[in-house]
Amino acid sequence: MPYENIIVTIEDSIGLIQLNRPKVLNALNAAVMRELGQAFDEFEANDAVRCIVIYGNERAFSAGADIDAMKTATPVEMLQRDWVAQWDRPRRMKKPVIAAVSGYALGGGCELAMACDIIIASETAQFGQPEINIGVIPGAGGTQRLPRAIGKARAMEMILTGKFMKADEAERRGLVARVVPVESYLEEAKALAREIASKPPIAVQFAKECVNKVYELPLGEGLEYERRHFYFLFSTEDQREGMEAFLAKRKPQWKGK
Ligand code: DAK
Repeated sequence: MPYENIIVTIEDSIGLIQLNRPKVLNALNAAVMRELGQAFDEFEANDAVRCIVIYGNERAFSAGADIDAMKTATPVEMLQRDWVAQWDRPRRMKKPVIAAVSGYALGGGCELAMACDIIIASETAQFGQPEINIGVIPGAGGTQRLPRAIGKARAMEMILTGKFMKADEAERRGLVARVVPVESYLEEAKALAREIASKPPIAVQFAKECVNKVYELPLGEGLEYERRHFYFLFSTEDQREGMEAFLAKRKPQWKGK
């Protein structure tokens, strides 16, 4: 499938998506979001792909929705674009999605990174929801995901002032899993993806689903949800293989069944 705004490749079992509008700091317009959706569909359907990494370039993961493309939009046009579903796509993927963030992750760019399962940040990463400065508010999850990630007080401050948060603070507050040197941020994200890709796929899928439920369910229901998935794994060949391999002191051979 030809892509014009993103670069899509597969390396070993890792699906790679690079946002590729460097002149506008990878601003996200309808075409980018459509192509992103297609790439996610492609990777979800490809059994050879076990984990996905999405990234931009050193200067910017993404500076947000394309302001030029949005400035004259009507409410009905915004509604018809159905953008929210597209931003939520990484969360809805069965396979884990890692955002490798260097430079700016702002507005819709920050929201896209937060919709991924793990963020690996370079030392130069900066996160922000600066929509207030252009007369709007976050519209693709920022007011909901940022407070859940870093707490209400700091999220409120960021959203009301539009000020950015640097990588080291983002790590301290739990927005990102790890901060690494800018020279190696992509390699680190790929290495993490390879490690996840080496685990039993059904268990990986269930673990992702269960952790994401923490944002949606009360504790009792979340615990039940987890338990049902745990029991279900005892119907997989990989559960038997994992436990037998452990006891036989050998490496397990996962089948994804
Ligand atoms: N859109 C369009 N162009 C952008 C852009 C953006 N978001 N960000 C940067 N650019 C362009 C600049 O216009 C400039 O273009 P030229 O002048 O070279 O033609 C080029 O990228 C380089 O940017 P700068 O010259 O400004 O570079 P600086 O290093 O001086 O500044 C900056 C970098 C990131 C601080 C600055 O560019 C900036 O403040 N950018 C805007 C950041 C921003 O406000 N982002 C939030 C946008 S609103 C929704 C889904 C999503 C959204 C809403 C709803 N639904 C599902 C309903 C999302 C909304 C947003 O993200």
